[in-house]
Order: sequence, then structure tokens, then C-alpha cells
Amino acid sequence: MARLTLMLAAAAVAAVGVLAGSAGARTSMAHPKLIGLVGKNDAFKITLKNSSGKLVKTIKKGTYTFVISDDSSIHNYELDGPRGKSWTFTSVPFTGTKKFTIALKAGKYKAYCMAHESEMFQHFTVK
Ligand SMILES: [Cu+2]
Repeated sequence: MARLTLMLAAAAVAAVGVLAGSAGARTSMAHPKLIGLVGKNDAFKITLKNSSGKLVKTIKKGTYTFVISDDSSIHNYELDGPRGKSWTFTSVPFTGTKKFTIALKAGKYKAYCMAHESEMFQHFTVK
């Protein structure tokens, strides 16, 4: 019985080693995610959150994967960056989820809905 336990323990250690290896490889390839959401239940609300669910306020410059969910056909999701840079992630009629890989440079950014820009926006800073 003791011997069987030892064998199981060895197998478990080996399995953990494999998992740790694959997780390491994945981390080196994937960019940090930023989660954008607009118009859930047609609400006049737009957010950009990090993978822990916190609103993005200040982040480090670098490459990010934006996962943008547009739940409403009356809103869209756009991003303005420094020096006139801008990205239109979704159109107003579009609903669904899209992914974008973007290298963010230092500066001020604004995520917003083009149709209701004065009330639907979120500012953040890249440092
Ligand atoms: Cu809107």
C-alpha cells in the first residue's frame, strides 16, 4: 500500500511538471487581455476592464489583446489614442464579439461609443 502511494505521488509530480511547462509556454505567447463591453441589455454603458474585472485606468505600454463584446445594435465600440490614432472595433449595427491585438504606446486613451460619445466613454492612461 505504501509503495502504491509513492507511485501515485510520483505520477502526480510528473503531471504537475507537464502542466507547468505548457502554462509557461502559453504565457510567453499570449498578450494580457483587456475586456471591452458596450450596450449590455441596450444600456448606455461602455467599459474596458482588465482580466481581474477592474476598470482600466492606468496600464503599462505594450501589446494587448482586446476582446470587445458589443451587445447592442444602437451602440458601437471605438478607441482613440495619442497622436490621432484611432480604432473602430465595432460598427453601430454590429452585435457580437471581436478580438484585436494592439500595441499601446504611452499616452491618453478614450474608449467610447460614437453615437453617444458625450455620455458613453472611459478614459485611461498608458505609461
Ligand atoms: Cu451608444
